[in-house]
Amino acid sequence: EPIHLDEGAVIFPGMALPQAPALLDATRSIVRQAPFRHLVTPGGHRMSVGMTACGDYGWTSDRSGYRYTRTQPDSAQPWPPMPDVFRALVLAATERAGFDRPPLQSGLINLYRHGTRLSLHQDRDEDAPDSPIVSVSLGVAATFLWGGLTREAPVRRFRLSHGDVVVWGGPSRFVFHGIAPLPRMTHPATGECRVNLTFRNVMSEA
Ligand code: MD3
Ligand code: FE
Repeated sequence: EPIHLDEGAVIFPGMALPQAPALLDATRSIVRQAPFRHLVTPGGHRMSVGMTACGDYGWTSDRSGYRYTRTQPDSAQPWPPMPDVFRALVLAATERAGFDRPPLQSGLINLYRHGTRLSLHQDRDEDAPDSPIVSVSLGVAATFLWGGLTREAPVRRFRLSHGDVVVWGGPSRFVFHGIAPLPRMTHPATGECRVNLTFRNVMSEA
């Protein structure tokens, strides 16, 4: 039932379906403490994805660059703690994929609506190359763009649906990837939205 995309990259279709309501409840609680923001890239572009975070570190971007912070830039409050329902799912998925160190230092929450996209990029702001990334898709299905280790490599497309969990490690950790503009659709669990939870380690030692 797992789908192997490439060495180190595996999709567990529907793995998070049983926990989806609890994952969305926990997300709503995080958003009350740390609202979604549209970050600005170093190049001055406002990202169409709404972002917030939980756990020890949150990813942030502004004109001076991309970085991880221990507090929310707008409020100076710490990021909300990683909910137990997130933690348990990341542990189970990491183990199922055969990796050693679960990525529990940072939980990024991405919000997509009609037209929201994430252009092709690598995740390179972490200093933990041996830890995999775990992602959980909730709500409206998206087209995931899966490239290669250079920007020029051919891009494959596949669908990430409600409840799908993906573990990206080993040689797949630095593959170029993105999300095509979200179609105008609704899902019973989230309405017009897609929510993506992405878990990472930021530092090699905790
Ligand atoms: C493959 N998010 O936040 S999650 C991101 O659906 C990001 O919101 C997308 O790319 C989203 O950086 C994709 C899946 C994902 C996350 C990180 C990866 C796939 C990855 C890192 C390396 C390879
Ligand atoms: Fe990414």
